[in-house]
Formats: sequence, C-alpha cells, structure tokens
Amino acid sequence: MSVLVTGASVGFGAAIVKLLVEKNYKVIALARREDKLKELQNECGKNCKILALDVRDAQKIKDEIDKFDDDFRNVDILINNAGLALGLCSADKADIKDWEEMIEINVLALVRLSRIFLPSMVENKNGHIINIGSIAGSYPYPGGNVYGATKAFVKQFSLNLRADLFDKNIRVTDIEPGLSGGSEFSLVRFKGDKKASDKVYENANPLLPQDIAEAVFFAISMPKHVNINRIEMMPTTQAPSALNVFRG
Ligand code: NDP
Ligand code: 8X3
Repeated sequence: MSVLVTGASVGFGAAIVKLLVEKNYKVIALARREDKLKELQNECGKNCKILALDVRDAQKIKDEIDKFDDDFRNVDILINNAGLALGLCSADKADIKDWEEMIEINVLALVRLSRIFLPSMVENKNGHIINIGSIAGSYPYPGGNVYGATKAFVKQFSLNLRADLFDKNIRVTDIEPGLSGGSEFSLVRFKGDKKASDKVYENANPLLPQDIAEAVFFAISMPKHVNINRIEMMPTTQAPSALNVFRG
C-alpha cells in the first residue's frame, strides 16, 4: 500500500511527502524536476520513491509504478496536488495558452490519474483520493477566471466521485486552501516575477505548506468510516471579500 503525491518537488507536495513519510507511509513523490525530487528522497529515506514524470502522462505513471516492489506498487491513496495558476489578467486580455495549460494540468491530468488508479482501489475495496482544490473554486476574484473555474471543477468532481463510490469504501476529499506562502505558486503565476510574487504575501501571515500537509494527514488518518468531503481553509488574516459594485 502506498501514497502517490503529484507535484511533490516543492511547495505543498514536498511538505505532504515529508509529513507522510514521518508518519510511516510509503510515499511516491512525482514531479518533473528530478534534482528537487532527489533532494527530497535524500531527506526522506527508503520510504520515499521518486518519479520524474509529467502529470499529464497518466499511462506512463501507472506503467512505472507497476514496476515498483510490492510495498509501493499498490497505490491506495492518491493525492492530486500538481496544479498551477497562470496570469491574473482580465478575461479579455488573458493568454488562451495559459487557460489551456491550466485546464490540462488542474483538470485533465487530475481526471486521468483518478480514472487510472480507481479500478484497483475498487477491487481492493480500499482507497482515498485527495484533491487539492482552492478557495478560488468557491469565491470569484478578478483575474481568477479559468484558474477558479478549474478548482470549481475539482470540487464538484470530488463530490461526484463520492456519489459513485460511497458503497465501495473509497474516500474522496477536496482540500481548498486560501492564501498560502512557502511555495512557488505565485512565482509561477507571475512567470518568474519575484517582486510581484513576494508582494502577494507581504505582511499577510499566509498559510504554509505544512498547514496543508496537516489537513491531508487529518483527512487520511480519520477512522475508515469517516469521509471528510471538503476542507476549506484560510489564514486567519483572510476572509471572503465583499461583493464589488461598479458605479461608473
Ligand atoms: P508550487 O508551484 O509550489 O508546486 C506545484 C507543484 O506541481 C510542483 O512540484 C511542480 O513540480 C508540480 N507540477 C506542475 N506542473 C506539473 C506537471 N505538468 N507535471 C508534474 N508536476 C507538475 O505550488 P503549490 O504547492 O502552492 O500548489 C500545489 C497545489 O495547491 C496546486 O494545485 C495549487 O493550485 C493549489 N493551491 C495553491 C495555493 C497557494 O496559494 N499556494 C492555494 C490553494 C490551492 P515541477 O515543476 O518539478 O514539475
Ligand atoms: C490559490 C489561492 O486565492 O490565489 O488557489 O486563488 S488564490
């Protein structure tokens, strides 16, 4: 039995891997940057295996995991964490390529991986899919357009998976964080502009990757008869904003 964590080279994913290894789970850490994954493996030891692959290639991921030894081959916890926001432009100015990439990774890759690992979970009558959604899937904000829509998909897909799987002992949880620092999220969103990225977290005391890792551990370590459907979490300094009115 093992846990597959996507997007594990940095940020939330790396923190989730570290916490779960500490809690004695066998963990497969997947991302594209092999150097970062190797550092993580050095830190985590033999209970962590790494896979330097693109999350979009579900079949290759499954084929490589099938070659692992018994301790790791059987993925019973899938943590769909890899994801990204690109840009914060108004919809009329956004780059269509950014929109397509967010849909490919946040939606399509997550759906494909879930589909490919579900049959063995159902056969073993045991499994848990944790999706990392976002408050952006519930609360619109300017420039959130497609990113927020992908996370709304993740939320509804998670709930609909439960509708299909409630009688098969498969748990599904959507974890929906708000403003979170300590990761590359904003650096990716602003395409390497560190100044713009740092500004997002200035004096904000945001959530940290360890907080999200704790939420994941909470969901998976609850007694087997308990399914946590959703966890919406924000830093104490953040709240859903007031509704905007344009009076021009
Ligand atoms: P990071 O940018 O720090 O981490 C993203 C991870 O995803 C990296 O490990 C990256 O690794 C991996 N990744 C990206 N694209 C691919 C790909 N095509 N194939 C494989 N791996 C990929 O972001 P966070 O840790 O902050 O975000 C993790 C998740 O949490 C995302 O789904 C994000 O939307 C969500 N989230 C983030 C919030 C935040 O404010 N930080 C708040 C709410 C939700 P590599 O580049 O090595 O492939
Ligand atoms: C990341 C949180 O508010 O930047 O999903 O969209 S937010």
